[in-house]
Amino acid sequence: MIVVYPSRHLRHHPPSEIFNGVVEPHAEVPERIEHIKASVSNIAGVRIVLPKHFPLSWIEQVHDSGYVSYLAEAGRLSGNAYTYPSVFPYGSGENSSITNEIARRGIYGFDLYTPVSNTTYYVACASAMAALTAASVVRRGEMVSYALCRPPGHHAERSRMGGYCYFNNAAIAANYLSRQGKVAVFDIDVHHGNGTQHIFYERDDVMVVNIHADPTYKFPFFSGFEHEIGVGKGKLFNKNYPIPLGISDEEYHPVFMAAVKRIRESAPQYLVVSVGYDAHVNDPIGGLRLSTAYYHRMATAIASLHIPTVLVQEGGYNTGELRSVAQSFVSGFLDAN
Ligand code: SP5
Ligand code: ZN
Repeated sequence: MIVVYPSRHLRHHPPSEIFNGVVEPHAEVPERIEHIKASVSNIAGVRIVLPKHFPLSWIEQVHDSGYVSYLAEAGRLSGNAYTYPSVFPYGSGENSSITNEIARRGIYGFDLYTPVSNTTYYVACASAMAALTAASVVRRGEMVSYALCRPPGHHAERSRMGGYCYFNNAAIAANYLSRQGKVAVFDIDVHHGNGTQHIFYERDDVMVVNIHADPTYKFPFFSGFEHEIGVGKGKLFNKNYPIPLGISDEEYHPVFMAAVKRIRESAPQYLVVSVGYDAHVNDPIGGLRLSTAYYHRMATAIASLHIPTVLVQEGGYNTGELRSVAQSFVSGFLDAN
């Protein structure tokens, strides 16, 4: 299995996130990907590579060009500091053009978890390039490859950052593969992939299947409900499986297998999996109770579909558990192949 590691992620380290007005340490830390990389690199059959460069048009097919240039420009104006929506650290006058530039974050972002500094655009590009590299490996004929994307992507909409996400790496990979044939995205991060749903909501060439903690109680709160099924051509090409908080492997499994069945029946030529490890029992923010061994079982079921598959890293926040959970998932995939 080729595993793509975007080393530039080390330059991304937001110090804090703001939740209900309270400033907390940021959960999306560099150690996450370092631990995952260290553990999967010990598995026989895994080869770690760096991302290749792809044209920026692959990002701009999925994201609004105003949003993309805003991310670069707001970062430049922010300097080393991480700035938040509608925070005014540069210049005091409301008419200052710099102030106004940064204030536009209220348009281009939907939460206070996702700050921007002068490295953000570059690390987000590298993360997207990792997803494209993994997708190109599968397009060339490999059955599976794994992009260790950081920052993650599935909450990023066409023109809004949020949920620690800037560019939607999984959507960029899925759109790239959709030029070759039908694609399905399977999102098993504990949070609803609102960005991926949003990007493909009116398309019938990329089906999006999402299993996640009930958004009534968990981020992103505003989407991920069962009645969201797509619109226009995209109607019935979006499927959400919200699940109650606190459920264990055995309660989760029938829902998971229903989602797998849905993917099999749609017979895609390629599969993109948004892999989050935050449904694990010891995740600090997820709220579900999946075991480490269950990640092996999920991977085996996905690999048994025999669809060429790009794995794209999303969340997973217990840095002490990520080594063993990633090892369980990746070896599940390799054991089945
Ligand atoms: C990619 C991804 O998994 N993004 C998830 C964003 C969810 N952020 C929710 C943050 C809630 C933080 N507060 C937790 C309180 C524990 N002290
Ligand atoms: Zn998540």
